[in-house]
Amino acid sequence: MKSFAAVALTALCTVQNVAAHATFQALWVDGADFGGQCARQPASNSPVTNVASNDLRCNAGSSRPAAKCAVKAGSTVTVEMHQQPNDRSCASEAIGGAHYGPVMVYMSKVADATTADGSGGWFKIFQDTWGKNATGASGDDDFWGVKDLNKCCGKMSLAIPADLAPGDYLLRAEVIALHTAGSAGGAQLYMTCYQISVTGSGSATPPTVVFPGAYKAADPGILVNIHAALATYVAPGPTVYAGGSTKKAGSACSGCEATCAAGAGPSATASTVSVPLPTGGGGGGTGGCTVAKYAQCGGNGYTGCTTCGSGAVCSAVSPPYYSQCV
Ligand SMILES: *[C@@H]1O[C@H](CO)[C@@H](O)[C@H](O)[C@H]1NC(C)=O
Ligand SMILES: [Cu+2]
Repeated sequence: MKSFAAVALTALCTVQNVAAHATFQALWVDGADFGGQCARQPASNSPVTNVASNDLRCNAGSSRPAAKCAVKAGSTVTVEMHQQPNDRSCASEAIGGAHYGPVMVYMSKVADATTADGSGGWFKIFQDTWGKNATGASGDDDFWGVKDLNKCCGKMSLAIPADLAPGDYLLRAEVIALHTAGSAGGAQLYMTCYQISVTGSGSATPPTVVFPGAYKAADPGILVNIHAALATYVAPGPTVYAGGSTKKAGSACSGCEATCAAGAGPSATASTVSVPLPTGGGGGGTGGCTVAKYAQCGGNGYTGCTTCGSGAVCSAVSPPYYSQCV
């Protein structure tokens, strides 16, 4: 018979997340903080280590929120990673424990971002991988996307290709931590899919790869000992789409100053903005969103978030046209 203490401990272990491990959990669009409203939050901050698993698409047990974040093609998005859910402070590293490796971002065009399973084609739109440290002794001393991410309080900014066809996409942000990648199956892959709706007048449909399939356990960017000196590092997966971008490892916050001054990023209560849903959307209130005090939360034609932040209630100030959080 299981004692109460054993049951309680088991329950605790499943909810308590491992220190150092991390999840991408928030999304900014052109400097507007959407928080976790359109992020498929993974069930835990543990990595995926089997590159042949379907979990490689959007992580294990991830949620599917009702909301999508609207993004204009060509605009800048910022993906944000932290060790613990909803801890957006800059006090601890975004991903700790010398979990060095590349940061990469993919997209997949889907019929509906809230229901897509990620089995369709993916194209890479961004990477920040590796750079040689001339005075360093090993790969640990080198420049890595993860070091840039950590300098930016967990944030990495990148452009959504301007030429993309409009429609729903999954946006997949990924860190591959290589500290134990010297043996097969040792690389730790951390990914989150964000549900976005891209607007614009482009028509490009880039060539794609699939997950699983795009990575092999023996890829030189996945099976690699970074505690030895590295002459080069070959990031796994396809090359970055021509309309995408790369960031030079070692450039730290360059390109994301607006959202990631180290040590001065958003607090745990960073405000979120409402999500414009696609036509026919029924309000973003189920997406884990929050409306700031005095902002709109309802009224005729309003399709945004309807949940007020703590301490405030949604009140009809000018019925039926306008409700706000008071
Ligand atoms: C580069 O190597 C030197 C010497 O080991 C080290 O002090 C420095 O921190 C390294 N730079 C990075 C970005 O790790
Ligand atoms: Cu780890």
